[in-house]
Amino acid sequence: MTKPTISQTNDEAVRTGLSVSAIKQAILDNLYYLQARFPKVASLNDYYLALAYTVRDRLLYRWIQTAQTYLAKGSRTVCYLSAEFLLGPQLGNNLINMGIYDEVKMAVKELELDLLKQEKEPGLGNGGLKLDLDCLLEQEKKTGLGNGGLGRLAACYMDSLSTLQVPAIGYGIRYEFGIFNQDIHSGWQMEITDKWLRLGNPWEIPRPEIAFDVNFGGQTERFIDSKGRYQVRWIPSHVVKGIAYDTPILGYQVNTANFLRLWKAEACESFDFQSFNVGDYYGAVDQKVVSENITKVLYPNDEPLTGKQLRLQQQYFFVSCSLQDMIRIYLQREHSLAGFHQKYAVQLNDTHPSIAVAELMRLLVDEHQMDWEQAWEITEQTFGYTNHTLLPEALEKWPVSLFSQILPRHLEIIYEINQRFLNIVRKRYPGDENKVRSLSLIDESGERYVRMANLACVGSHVINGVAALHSKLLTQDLLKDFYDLWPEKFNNKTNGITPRRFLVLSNPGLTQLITNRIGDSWIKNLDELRQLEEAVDDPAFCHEWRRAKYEAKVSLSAQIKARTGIVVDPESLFDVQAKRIHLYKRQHLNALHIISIYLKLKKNPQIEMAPRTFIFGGKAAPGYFMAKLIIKLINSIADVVNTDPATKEKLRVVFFPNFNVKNGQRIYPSADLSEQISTAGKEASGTGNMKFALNGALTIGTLDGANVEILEEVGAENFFLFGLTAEEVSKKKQEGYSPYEQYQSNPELREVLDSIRSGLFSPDNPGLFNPLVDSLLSHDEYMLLADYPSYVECQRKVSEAYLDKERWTRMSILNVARMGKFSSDRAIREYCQEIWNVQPVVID
Ligand code: 26V
Repeated sequence: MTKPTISQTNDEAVRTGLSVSAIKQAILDNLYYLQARFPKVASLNDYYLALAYTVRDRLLYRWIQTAQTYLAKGSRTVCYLSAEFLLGPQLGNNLINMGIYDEVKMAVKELELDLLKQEKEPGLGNGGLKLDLDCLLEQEKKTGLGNGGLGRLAACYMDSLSTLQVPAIGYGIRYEFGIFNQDIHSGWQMEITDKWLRLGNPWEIPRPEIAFDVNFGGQTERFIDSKGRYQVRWIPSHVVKGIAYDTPILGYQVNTANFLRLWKAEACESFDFQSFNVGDYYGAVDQKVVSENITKVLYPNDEPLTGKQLRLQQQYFFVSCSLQDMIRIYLQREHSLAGFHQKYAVQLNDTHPSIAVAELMRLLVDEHQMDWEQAWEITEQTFGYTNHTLLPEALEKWPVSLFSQILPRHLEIIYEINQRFLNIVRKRYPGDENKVRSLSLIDESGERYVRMANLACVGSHVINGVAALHSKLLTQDLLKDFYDLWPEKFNNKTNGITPRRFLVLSNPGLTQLITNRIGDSWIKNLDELRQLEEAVDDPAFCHEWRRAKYEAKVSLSAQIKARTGIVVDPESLFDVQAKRIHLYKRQHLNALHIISIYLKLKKNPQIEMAPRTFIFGGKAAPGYFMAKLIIKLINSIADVVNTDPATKEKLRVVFFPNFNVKNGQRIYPSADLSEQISTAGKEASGTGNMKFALNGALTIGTLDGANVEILEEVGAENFFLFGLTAEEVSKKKQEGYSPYEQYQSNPELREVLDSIRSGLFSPDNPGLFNPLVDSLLSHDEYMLLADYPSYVECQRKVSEAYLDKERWTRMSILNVARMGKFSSDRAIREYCQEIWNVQPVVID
């Protein structure tokens, strides 16, 4: 038998061939041997799984080649540690990256034709099953192991690492329940558990032989070992086993398949047996349940952590498994751990994995008997830390009391790191105890806390923010004292998104148009989109562009009708805000603008305006009352304006439920206007802003996060800018900002707020939205009222621009043409060169 090769010389090999006939035969084989089904009785889900396994076989082949090459070369490897990876559906993306989308579409079509032939024959059947690739793609349960931007960024970076052929492992947690699904009942958000594993997950490979014990609780003991060395022993109160589950991540048009290794918690067998032997059978079962709880559920990342000790256990659990795994792999080739930092570049995705600093010290010092100084040198050289927020309340800190209960040995190590670190600080700033207090790893201002960001800063040799403005503000504010101490550690890495998922896969219409014009190498080198600039003067191209946008809008309109019952006009301006619901993101500023239009239209139904459809999407953290009230407000406004005969021709409001990666892929292509309206200085970067712009939406936004750089790239004439700058925001706050003055001095704004308070949108409960209105009038932390006039004025300019179809199309094309910078390939190239010092390894 000839062995199939990845260079595809053996196209007909059923397990790895890429021809239509090989794929078709493989689907049938998998249906039979894996699903135990034959075509006439198979369900759509059977076909989906058979196809997924067909693709997986082809992935595995590349993955094994990749692993063998890395092992042989001992390649330096990036380890991306992240509590979240928001992969979204895998099938479509894998087809694109493998370059077999059209072949699979064809193979599925042929299978359908075969089925139709069989239908004519008597006997059992699956009732004229409609079989096409789109239906099969719909079947997939998405992997929702993240909250939003931070987790999706990790997934985009995995795609780019593979595409750039950089050896990498993503390490994280295999949550049994990912991000909840959102339903809307009477305008309120309801959370539904995400049972994504119920029908099996064809993309993961369990690795029961790759398992590590993770200790919790108990106490520590000091002793002198046989070589006369002073040692510490940790005697835990319980031990949990972590099992590896791997998901291959294939790059675009390359043979590199890296992988994501997610850890699942299980009870430690020895522990079970111990209880069993002393007769405590139910105790042993209890223990099993407790252990497995660790990887049960994903926590919201935007809710305070009070009382969430399971979250600390999750963080330590996955970090410990990952570091133990890196050491295991390392010791397959080397004898001493002295070169650990030469083999690995480990990136901490926010502070969630920052306990890794103490854990690597523990593993090197306690488990591998390295001396402290050498272990510290290795640790510092190993880690890089990415900060993802400027909100001080979002910085993770854990009560010392909780820490000492769960991780007693780590607390000792952190104290030791702190003591040595503060010695340096005291030498540098003699007598400055304020500096010491602010830099210390322990917050001692009240109840004592371990500050995870400080631990990450001290234990890493590089610290980066995720957009130019964010990185600058980090050095001036949140991490200023660290910057003053170590300016050379700080740099910026502006976020990026993968064009494969967020344009090629999600927007085939625009992709085809672009490729017809400039060829397809832009998919790997997004800067090539610049060539589209010339096309703005080509009326035929502009016409096609409008058509592609229109078709995407028609398709979303059908989705909206199906999901909400609301009929929208695809000719209207689609004005979209889709992201987590948060006060600082100011969905309620958008709502105030809608109300202002509504009130104007009520007074004068004839006013000239571009008809608009306002579309919102986004989840609120389950415990975030104000965010949930904003969802209710949006739905209540929708109820009124969508049914009022005076306005319903010009104004529609839609809350699209359950915004996630999959729905995002439907929404981004159809947006005309992208709302990026956070208070300046609050949004670290944003990545939705990039996804919308890459799909030809124009941005209305503040000078916040990566908006600043988007504006720089696309030009001020192609961007709707409004609002205070970050500097103006903090100045205004210092001077004593009075929202009430804004309210009193602006009759239009007053009318809008009064209408909410009067119960116009909640006639059965007029006081329903008082908490929102009151907070705006009393302190307005996010400066909505200050930015309101410039926002409304800017929106007027948007309407004017949209009425001029040619002008709008030009701006839309130029936006796409100038988005090259925001590819995650660019971001990853910068990380590789400036932080990780890793080189590509070609897999042939
Ligand atoms: C956490 C918390 C915790 C306490 C209450 C308020 C709050 C608000 C936000 C967060 C999330 C912090 C981490 C995070 O998800 N950051 C996001 O990372 C994205 C990727 O870099 C970036 O585009 C977003 O701007 C940033 O919010």
